[in-house]
Amino acid sequence: MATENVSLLFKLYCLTVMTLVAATYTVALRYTRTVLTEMYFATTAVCITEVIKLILSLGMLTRDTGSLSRLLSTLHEHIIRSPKELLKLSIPSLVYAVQNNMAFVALSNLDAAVYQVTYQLKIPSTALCTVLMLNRSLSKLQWASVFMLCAGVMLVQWKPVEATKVQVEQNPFLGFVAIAIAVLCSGFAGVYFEKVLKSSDTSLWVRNIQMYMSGIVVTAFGVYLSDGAQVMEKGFFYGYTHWVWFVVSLASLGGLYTSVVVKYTDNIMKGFSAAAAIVISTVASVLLFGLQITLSFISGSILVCISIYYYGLPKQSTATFEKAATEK
Ligand code: NCC
Repeated sequence: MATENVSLLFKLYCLTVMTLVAATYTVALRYTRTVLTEMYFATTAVCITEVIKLILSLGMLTRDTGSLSRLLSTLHEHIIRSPKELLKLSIPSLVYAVQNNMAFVALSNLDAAVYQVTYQLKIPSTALCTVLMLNRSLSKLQWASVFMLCAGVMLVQWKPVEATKVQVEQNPFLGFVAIAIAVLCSGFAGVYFEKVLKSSDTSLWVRNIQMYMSGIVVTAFGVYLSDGAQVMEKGFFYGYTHWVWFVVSLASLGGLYTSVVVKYTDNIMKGFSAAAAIVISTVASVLLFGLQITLSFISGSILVCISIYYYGLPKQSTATFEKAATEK
């Protein structure tokens, strides 16, 4: 397997963009689902995001291959002549399609802050999938760190629920069910994609193209199943305001940055680094803009730091630590 070395600065840059985009995405998506306008079809937004990601990935592959003829031969080899690979990537694309639709269901029914806190359960779900699907093992201390991280990020993002009344009908139970499904999908699809990506030399952009191609088919089927008749009547882009396009752009950008982050780190590290990015960016806002710091933020940040420290300890020293603890 080819290992490309990129600088730490580049990894930090990708992580920071990914985390900032994710935070903005959640709030903007929630806004578009609660304003009183002609409501757009969420399924079309998920579908059009796949189309944009496919176009951007084709652009990146063109840049990497350097010429149109090399691009065409790469596409011929990996798309036309590799139906098995396409089928392989259709699994995470299906699971991500469910996950991305669930985000819309959840944010149509729950506050963005509640969503962000609860969605952190994806950290243990990702760790479990990593252990089961990649045959990687985690020491007991690392498992404890994973749960500590989850609790830490939840505390960091904790906000007292504001008594803002939205004028759209909401079903919080449905929102929580959607989050539970999204959490499981995120863990499974993330680790599956990582496994496929890292088990061969095929480039990230080719893998993305393979996944987004089936993503378009699957999400278009989703449009047909849930909003087919209405879309035929009102149009695919019915209700698309500037804000909806903003959400679609963030979803596309966020997805591509996520894929780069997974390429250079892994899904568990993505969770740890995103947590660190949230803590650091909040501390920066405190220093720069005088943002008020809360007790839950301080305790959450401490948990995040401890969990990063213990997760990162080399296996041997954690084994010694655990042995000493059990001998006591
Ligand atoms: O949940 P999460 O990511 O793991 O979801 C991954 C998102 O990235 C897209 N993806 C993944 C791999 C790949 N090769 N290409 C992709 O486009 C998937 O389609 C899926 O949308 C996170 O770690 O918290 C993160 O969260 C999402 C998002 O906030 C949540 O899913 C909540 O809806 C972020 N996405 C965006 O900000 C748009 C992601 O960057 C980080």
